[in-house]
Amino acid sequence: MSKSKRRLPFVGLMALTVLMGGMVSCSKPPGTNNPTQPGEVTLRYGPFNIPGMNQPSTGLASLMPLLGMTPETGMVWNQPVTNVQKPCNACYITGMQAGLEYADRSNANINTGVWLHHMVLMSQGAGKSDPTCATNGFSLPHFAVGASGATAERIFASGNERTALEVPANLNYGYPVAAADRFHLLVDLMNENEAPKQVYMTIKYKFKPTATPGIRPVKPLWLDINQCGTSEVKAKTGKYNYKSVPWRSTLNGPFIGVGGHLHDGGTNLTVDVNGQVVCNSEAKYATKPEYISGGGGMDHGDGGMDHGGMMEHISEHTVCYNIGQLKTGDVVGITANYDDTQHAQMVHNGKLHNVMGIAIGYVGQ
Ligand SMILES: [Cu+2]
Repeated sequence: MSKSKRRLPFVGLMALTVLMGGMVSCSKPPGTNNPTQPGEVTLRYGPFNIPGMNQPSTGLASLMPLLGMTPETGMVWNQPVTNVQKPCNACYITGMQAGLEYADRSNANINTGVWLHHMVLMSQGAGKSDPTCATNGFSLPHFAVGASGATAERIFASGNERTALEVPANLNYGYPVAAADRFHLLVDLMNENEAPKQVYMTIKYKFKPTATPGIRPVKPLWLDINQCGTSEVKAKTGKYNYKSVPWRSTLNGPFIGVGGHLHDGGTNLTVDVNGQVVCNSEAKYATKPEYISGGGGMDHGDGGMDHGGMMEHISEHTVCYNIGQLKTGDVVGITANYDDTQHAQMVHNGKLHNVMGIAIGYVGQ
């Protein structure tokens, strides 16, 4: 897709500005204060009410036509939630993992017809600037939370596979959080039940104190086949791939880790630096029972899928660690590989669901 085609039209900007008046904003407790010991905390965000599968989507769904997309039902589509609770006011985050649960804290997943379709966590504050969208002029995810690529950075994302990203134990790095930084979320949820569902999104954070001797900050790096846009592209059939626009690195430091995100039908996502593949993040299917749909856990028995029957979904994505050194000027790209002869793609409301190809990595500073 060309860059200009991805740019939000003026009308879209107007509509978005109006919508943002109705944006969810949490009045939140101040979070754990300055921790003095390494720790772990799971924060709960929400609740989010996902419409039933035949009811109009909420969130920013009314923008979909302006973005050239067909509106879908049964989704909380990219709901911005600004100024959410942080795991600590001054610390280094060393691990993150997203989840989805019902009010009673039981797991909300595909086997009950509910998806953490994706979530994006951003940080806004002094020195925050998104390496791959800062100079883009317009970046949809940043704009949606009232920021820009030059004032906020995407620090974490997850799909329903809920991959944990963690600094390896032998490395003394973390993502710095300052008291004045503000965290924002984009939350995208899907419901395959007739009835609406209420859920909470969770993030389990691991952190270290700011005063940890010798600790160094990481910069998050977001690579995407539809960078600074919706991250979505149209699904094709058969064996196909999508590549990102190559990005010339502005970062210089150890490439600590990177993990991929694909939709069903995806086989693997590769990250390349100067034409050499440095990571192959593989999608694994149905390695846990809650990643099989059509088993009867939904309120109309057949799994709510248009195609009926059992279907296996991505339940894990491998993560690469200790990738080597990333240098200023290196050319970095990703390739998202799909093959629907190996794994079925999602059909939602009778049409192929859009696909994604995202990799989020961390570079030591
Ligand atoms: Cu996705």
